[in-house]
Amino acid sequence: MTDHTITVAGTAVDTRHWIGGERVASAETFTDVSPIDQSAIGEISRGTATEAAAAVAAAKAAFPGWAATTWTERARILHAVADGVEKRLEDLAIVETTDNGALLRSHRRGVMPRVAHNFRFFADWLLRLDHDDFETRGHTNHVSWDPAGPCVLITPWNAPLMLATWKVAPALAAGNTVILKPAEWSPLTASLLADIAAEAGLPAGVLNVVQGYGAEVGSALVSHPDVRRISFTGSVPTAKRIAESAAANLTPLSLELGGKSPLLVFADADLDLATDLAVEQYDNAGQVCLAATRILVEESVADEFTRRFVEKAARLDQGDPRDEATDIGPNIHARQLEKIDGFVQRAVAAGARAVIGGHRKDGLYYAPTLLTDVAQDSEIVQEEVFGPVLTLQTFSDEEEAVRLANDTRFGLAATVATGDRERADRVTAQLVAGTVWVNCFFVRDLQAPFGGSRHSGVGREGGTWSFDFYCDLKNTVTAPKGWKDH
Ligand code: TXE
Repeated sequence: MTDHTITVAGTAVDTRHWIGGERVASAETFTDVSPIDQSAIGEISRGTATEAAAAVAAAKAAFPGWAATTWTERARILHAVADGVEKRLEDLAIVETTDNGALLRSHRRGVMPRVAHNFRFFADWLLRLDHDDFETRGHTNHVSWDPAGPCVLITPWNAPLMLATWKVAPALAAGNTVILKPAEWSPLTASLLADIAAEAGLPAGVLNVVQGYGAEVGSALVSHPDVRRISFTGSVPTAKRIAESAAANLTPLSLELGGKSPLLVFADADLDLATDLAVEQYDNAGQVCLAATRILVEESVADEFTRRFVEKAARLDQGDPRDEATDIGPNIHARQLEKIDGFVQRAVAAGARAVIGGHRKDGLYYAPTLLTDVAQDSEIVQEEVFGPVLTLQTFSDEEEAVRLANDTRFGLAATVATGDRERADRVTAQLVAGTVWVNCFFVRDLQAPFGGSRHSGVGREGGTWSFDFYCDLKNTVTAPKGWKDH
């Protein structure tokens, strides 16, 4: 075992970059900390513009070879990556939980199987890609999906491997090479993915992983002129910075940003279901871009809704995310906890009432919080908190419900609880959101478009939308005449 390998809950993780099929160390490192107990996990290579340039060069060099592989061959390797993920599922689950504090039981049963599925889905997608040729005055139109080139993928810490592979799998399937830059607060599973991909036979340079801070190695990657696509999931301010860099080179980009999604509860809804949906918003300690953090309840049922919600929230078990019984783990980092508490304390100072929570607990744990008496134009209603903090407002009719629901700068998701089908149709048609759930939450098929309107993002991920983003679509028009043998 070298200096560059750390052991995380029994699993060896290389702390260096993975560039051109080799492990590369930086002179400087940064400390990776576990949110479970704020203990240091290890020192990770801290990339600079030098490693960014080396990774782009490796991706550029590997591109012609990978782009020339057949779809069948690419699909075979992507399935082998999925096999590797499944084989190492337990390692990935425990390393991810140690690194980002999300529940081990979710990583084991939900997240990591879906990581494998991300690769299988896009491998199979390739094999059914087809577009019939069509004619224009006797000329044949043939559409082809050409790979674009090196793609830079910048990902966040709230669901590290899940969100990274949403991008890595379609980018590789389309025949591109990749430079993945995971978040500095959760760098470990990206390193394991590099090992798994190499074992699966992915050629050197096709997948590169660079570690480090966004402002250092991240900004160098997104401003590199040889990069053909940038896909980013993260915050709005960082997205704007990345978009400026992309604009300088006209690099196409996809942005999946935050939200302030509403849960609309009508008086005709099944209140048991509606309160279940509301309590579910504390999942991952509220660090979910899709979370319906604004609960909007019809006045006539608000008291009963609140009573049942409080009863259910009190039963949530908060603690070590490695315990099977835990429902809510810690938040990711001391800085994130400061931010969450700042939002809550400013809201309370402005007149909000904490029905439950409203305070920190030990370590990086924040008490599940529900705030009422909040104004529509207040910070707590308008800004993404990214912690276990929900607001509750009431409405008197459908029109007011829709108006409140749409009145933020975001448009990622919305959830509607109602027992009336016609109302569901009327309301969903008026909501500004990339995903609307009716009497359910978080049901997600990789075939569906995923993304947001307004400040929640640019573009969509999933199925054909991801795949097309990573391709240069080409239409070849061939005339019926002009052939030598005619
Ligand atoms: O995000 P950043 P942060 C929201 C959420 C959270 C807030 C801040 O509200 O509280 O964002 O989180 C890289 N060039 N979401 O500060 O900065 C960075 O290294 C290139 C919502 O962690 O956006 C990391 O890999 N890259 C969200 C990634 O960007 C740069 C998930 C995300 O970090 C960069 C996460 C730069 N100049 C946070 N600066 C969601 N949509 O789910 C940073 N990065």
